[in-house]
Amino acid sequence: MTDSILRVDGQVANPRHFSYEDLTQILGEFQIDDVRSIDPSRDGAAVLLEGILQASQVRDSAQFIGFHSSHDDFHASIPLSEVRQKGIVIYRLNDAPLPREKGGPVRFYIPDHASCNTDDIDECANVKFVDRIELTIERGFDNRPEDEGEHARLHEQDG
Ligand SMILES: Nc1nc2c(c(=O)[nH]1)N[C@H]1C(S)=C(S)[C@@H](COP(=O)(O)O)O[C@H]1N2
Ligand SMILES: [Mo]
Repeated sequence: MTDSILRVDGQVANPRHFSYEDLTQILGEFQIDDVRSIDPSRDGAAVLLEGILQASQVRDSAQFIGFHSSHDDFHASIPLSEVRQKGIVIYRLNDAPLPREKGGPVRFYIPDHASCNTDDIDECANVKFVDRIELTIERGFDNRPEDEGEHARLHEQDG
C-alpha cells in the first residue's frame, strides 16, 4: 500500500504525499492508537496533526490550514494556531485504512469542537475524506455552510 492518500503542500519546506504506510510510520510519540482515549464517541487510530506538520516541515509563515476533500468538494480553512495543539488526523481502524463511512481514508478531527455554525472551529471543520492539507499565509478556500439552512441541506445529503 504505497499509493498516496494525502498530499501536504503550501507553506511547508517539504511538500509531500503520504501513503497509508507513511502515516503508520510517523513517530510513535505522535500516534494515538485508540481515539476513544480522547473522545469516547469516536473510534479508530490517529496521528496528531503536529506529526504531519513536522514530517512536512511546516514553515513559520503558515497562518492558516486548509483541509480539502475532492471526494465531495468540501473545504475548510482555519487558523493554524487554533488546531495545532489538539487537532488529530484519523486514518486507521483495526489496522486497515479508515473506511469511507467513517470519513476515511483520512479525516481531520478536533476533539473539543463547537457545534456547527457557532464558531470558526466548529463541527463542520472536522473535514472527512481529506486528500490535501494546504498551509497558507492568508485564509484559503472555505465552503462550509454559512447558515442553518445550508447546514441542514448538507446533512440531508449524508448517508
Ligand atoms: N468532506 C466532508 N467533511 C465534512 C462534512 C461534509 O459534508 N463533507 N460535513 C461536516 C459536518 S457539517 C459535520 S456535523 C461533520 C459530521 O461528521 P460525522 O459524520 O463523523 O458525524 O462532518 C463535517 N465534515
Ligand atoms: Mo454538521
